[in-house]
Amino acid sequence: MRKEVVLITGAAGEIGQALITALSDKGVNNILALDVKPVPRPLRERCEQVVVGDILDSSLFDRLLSEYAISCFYHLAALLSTRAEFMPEAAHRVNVEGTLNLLRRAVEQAIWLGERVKFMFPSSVAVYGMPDLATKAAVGAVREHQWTEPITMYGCNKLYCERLGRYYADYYQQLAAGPDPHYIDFRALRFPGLISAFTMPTGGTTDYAPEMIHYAAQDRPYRCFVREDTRLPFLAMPDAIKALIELECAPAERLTSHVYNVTSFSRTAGELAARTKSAFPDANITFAPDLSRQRIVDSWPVDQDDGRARTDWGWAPDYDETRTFEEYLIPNIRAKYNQL
Ligand code: AKB
Repeated sequence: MRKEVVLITGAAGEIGQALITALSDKGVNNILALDVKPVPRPLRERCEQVVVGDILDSSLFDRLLSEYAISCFYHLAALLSTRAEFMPEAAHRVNVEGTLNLLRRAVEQAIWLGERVKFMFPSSVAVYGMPDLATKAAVGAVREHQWTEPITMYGCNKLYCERLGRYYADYYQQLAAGPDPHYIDFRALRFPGLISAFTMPTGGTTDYAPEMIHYAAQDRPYRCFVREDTRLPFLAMPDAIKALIELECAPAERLTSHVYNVTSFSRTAGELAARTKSAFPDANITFAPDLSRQRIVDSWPVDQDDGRARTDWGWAPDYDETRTFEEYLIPNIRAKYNQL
């Protein structure tokens, strides 16, 4: 018989590393981790198996699925917003074709296991598209169905994959004889900018927030690539992981949607810089906006309304801005770079 596992794609990424740690702390010892990059050594010991490989490699999946039965997918692999703009077609292949392949694999697994398979998908604030700064300021926090006119390849990819997930969950094989088969339980979270104390993101456009703090802790000057008044929503990494795990565990009958906003605090880049300087008074942070990346963040809303998640499955972040900085980021980042 095949061993039942939880698959994490994008396992070497920021969310992947934090998720492996959190799940294994909870006693999940059957993680199959997949990434094109190697997963850091200490995390490998927490997994059943770690595979370096591509989500687009179907013969790799054929091999893995002869050995393992996947009862839950955490599909985290993606090319983020800035990187995707440099290679939009490659991003489409990874972000969309990769997701479609995994949805098909999830159907296969559900048929083998004789039960619905959970498919957890991190979506993003990038699915929104505000037409101009005046509208962005006037609208404030957006709800899930509002302003979904993304201007980036990554945002288009995430929005479409949410819809593919809903299709596979509710309508796949809808013309087949007999009752509609519901193979997949698709659940997506629209994350705002994420900030981790332990890892740095690569290829995103919200990266300026974690970068300015990590640079300050290393005594490195930081040139922030967006204007000081740029406002976006943010979430500390432990809350992002909590949201993923809580949504995965939420009883299906309580969910009214496949897609949920989650967020914690909305701050300008200038406010984040001021917070950083109060912890690291010598921090050298300057603002030199890159107009193309600025345009991308200007198209994202100042905040996300996460009322649906709060009502349906009791979501509430543990870390507001103060706790994020004082209890999570500053002590852990200081320890990471050995600053006393
Ligand atoms: C990015 O900047 O691309 C990501 C995101 C908004 O999902 N952090």
